[in-house]
Amino acid sequence: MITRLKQRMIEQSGLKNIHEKLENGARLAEQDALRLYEVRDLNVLGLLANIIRERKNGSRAFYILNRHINYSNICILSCQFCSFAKKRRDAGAYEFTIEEMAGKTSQALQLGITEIHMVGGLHPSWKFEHYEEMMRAIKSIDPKLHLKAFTAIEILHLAWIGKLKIQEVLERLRTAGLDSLPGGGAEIFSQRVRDQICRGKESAEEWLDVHRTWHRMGGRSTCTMLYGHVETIEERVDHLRKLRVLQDETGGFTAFIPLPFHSENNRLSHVPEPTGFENLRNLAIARLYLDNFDHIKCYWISHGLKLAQVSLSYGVDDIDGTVLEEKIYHMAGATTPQEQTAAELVKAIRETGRIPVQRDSLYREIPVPPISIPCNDRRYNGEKYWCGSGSKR
Ligand code: V47
Repeated sequence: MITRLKQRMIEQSGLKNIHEKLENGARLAEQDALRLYEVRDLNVLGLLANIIRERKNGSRAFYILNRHINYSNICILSCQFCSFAKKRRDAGAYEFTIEEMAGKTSQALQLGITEIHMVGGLHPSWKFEHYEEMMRAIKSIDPKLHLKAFTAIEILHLAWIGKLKIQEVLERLRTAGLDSLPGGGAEIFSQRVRDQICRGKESAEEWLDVHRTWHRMGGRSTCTMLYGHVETIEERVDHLRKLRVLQDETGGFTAFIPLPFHSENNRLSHVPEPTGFENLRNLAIARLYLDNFDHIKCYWISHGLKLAQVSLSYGVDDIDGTVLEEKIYHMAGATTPQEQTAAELVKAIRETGRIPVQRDSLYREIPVPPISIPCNDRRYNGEKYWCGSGSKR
């Protein structure tokens, strides 16, 4: 039940029909999503998104202890939006050795991470076997560590260099230690937009087909949308629709992660970046339209931790994790830190009144002993702040 004041806000925004659909558990149509993008009252969008967020996840807000490894930025593609990719002889080009990747993994394990998120450029000379070796080396350090690796375009690249079918690539990688696929590389599915921001990259159908194949093999993955550049609102809704259709078919996506465009050091630098308003409404509309997704993630690296906190009232139930080392957004001008401690994530969540839940890669709760966080915030009056399982003692 919502209060009369909220009811009035919804009616004044002309969203009574959409609210009724949501209350009845009915699915929003593309026209509804387009209508939501016309609304200027962000609070109404938040109010509606919050109904669904709480229906699906209560007051819980998830985070994970993870480490990113961007194994190399050397890439045969030249996506216009990308600030990360370099050619082999460019200043700033790098590739990690397998020993370096193993070293980063071992160090991060000391901090309690449960997941490695590993993606990189399409390397011009590494052989298929090198990728298998990378996986085996990391997995051998701790077989329980969840390896989330390789976006769909990397999988297609591996199929090409290994002269293998997509399913064969995924099977071989799974044998070498692959546990799930990350959601990167989806960009915007419209071919018109792809021709402008990532000409030569895989098509929407190819991206979806990699994930479909993996889901049919019993695997899980995430999905993204890189927005706020040259796409139209219709193209955003079309992107969401394609993800929802695949999710209806396979149920294999764990979460959706909208990624706001960052404009520094790339060939789209003249395009203004999306604003805080844009980011919040986009998260809220995703929550409302993607009724078959359990989780909407606000990746704090790309949105900032402060906006990620606010987003917990705008449909979001996950703020990602510790990350530890991030290159893709920082090369594109992100001013966020490179990492967060678990304590900082927990504190950020608790301040919003949500219950912090440490999760594994498949959103199962990891029970953690309460950790004490010295709290400098005057409102807590010097009280010791206990985090982890969500209790304050
Ligand atoms: O694939 C690259 C995007 C992605 C820029 O699956 C950019 O849980 C904005 O996919 N501005 C990498 N976006 C990050 C990613 C991700 C992050 C966190 C969690 C998960 C997950 C996935 O970032 C790339 C590309 O789509 N990207 N450059 C840019 N200038």
